[in-house]
Amino acid sequence: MNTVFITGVTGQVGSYLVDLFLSKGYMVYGLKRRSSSLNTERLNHTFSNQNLKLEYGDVTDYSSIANLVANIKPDLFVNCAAQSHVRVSFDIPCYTFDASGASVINCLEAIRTHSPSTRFITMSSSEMFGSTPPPQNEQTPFHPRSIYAVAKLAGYYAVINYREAYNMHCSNAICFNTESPRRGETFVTRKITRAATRIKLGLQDKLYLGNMDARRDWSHAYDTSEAIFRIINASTPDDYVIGSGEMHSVKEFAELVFSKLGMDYKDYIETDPHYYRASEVDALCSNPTKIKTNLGWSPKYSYEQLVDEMIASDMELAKREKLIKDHK
Ligand code: G4F
Repeated sequence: MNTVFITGVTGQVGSYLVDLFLSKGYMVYGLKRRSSSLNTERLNHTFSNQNLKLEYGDVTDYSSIANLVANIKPDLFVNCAAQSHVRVSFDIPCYTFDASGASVINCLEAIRTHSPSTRFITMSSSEMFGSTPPPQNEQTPFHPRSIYAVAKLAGYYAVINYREAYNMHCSNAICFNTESPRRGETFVTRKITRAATRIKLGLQDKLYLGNMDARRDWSHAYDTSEAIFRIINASTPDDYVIGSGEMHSVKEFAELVFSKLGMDYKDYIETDPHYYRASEVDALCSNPTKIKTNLGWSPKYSYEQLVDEMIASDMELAKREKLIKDHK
């Protein structure tokens, strides 16, 4: 049986990867951090699967990664672990650098030392392009605008170095923004769908956002996971941009979500400087030609389908909340 080890398994993309690898017949080992509160909600639907095993550890702790790699010797290692919130990286830069950048070296070194034939892929980020204007592809120069992006760039170059120095099968998945009903509620798309559905049911009055002029390339986490699967299973390791090739502003996203719910976003959204970043990334839009051509990947979800699925899921959540509130 093929084995895969996934870090960040309790996160959005990690959980979609669990679904994907289980459906392909893999034995899936997932790394989870010890937490006093429950952090495995995104895996609830698959928790009892005998082919899923969660292990405690932390990518910032080399010993835990090295021990697990030495014991499991997985065929594949997918690194999704990170401090993934860009704005928060301005508050906790040193931790972000450890968790999102230096940690990649922990993973690579663990593989080189204990299981050199394990294939590796890390979730790299379009944030690395920063202020370089779109469209962005594998040749686009980097100009990071946060320590999060600086950390991702360090991880990106570490992967290339281990490929060149040790001939290891390691790749970068340069992911543009990735969304779904399982997206964390403090990222802008989910914050909007969650708030709009709650406002619709009278559970909330206002939504406070930061820079609504920022533009992003939003893909479904299902499609991102499919792309990662193809890259790590390709015969040659390489670096690939993953995105939809379509760009929308935060304002456009909010306008669409509120209008689908029969509301005008202008009546409910206010700006709050708290959500602004010390240095912003204005526009990200992928040119995913390389992965389409080399690996035959193309996204299943359109932008509108992604929005519809997120609204439908958050509406169910809001309805449950309302039911509880009305019965108190
Ligand atoms: O949803 P966001 O927080 O995502 P961001 O910063 O683009 O980063 C995400 O995508 C990266 C890939 O490009 C990943 F590497 C990273 O881990 C993460 O998944 O913000 C998107 C945009 C930003 O320009 C932000 O300034 O939305 C703007 N925004 C406006 N109001 C807001 C808000 N962002 C958040 N989180 N909250 C707001 O209230």
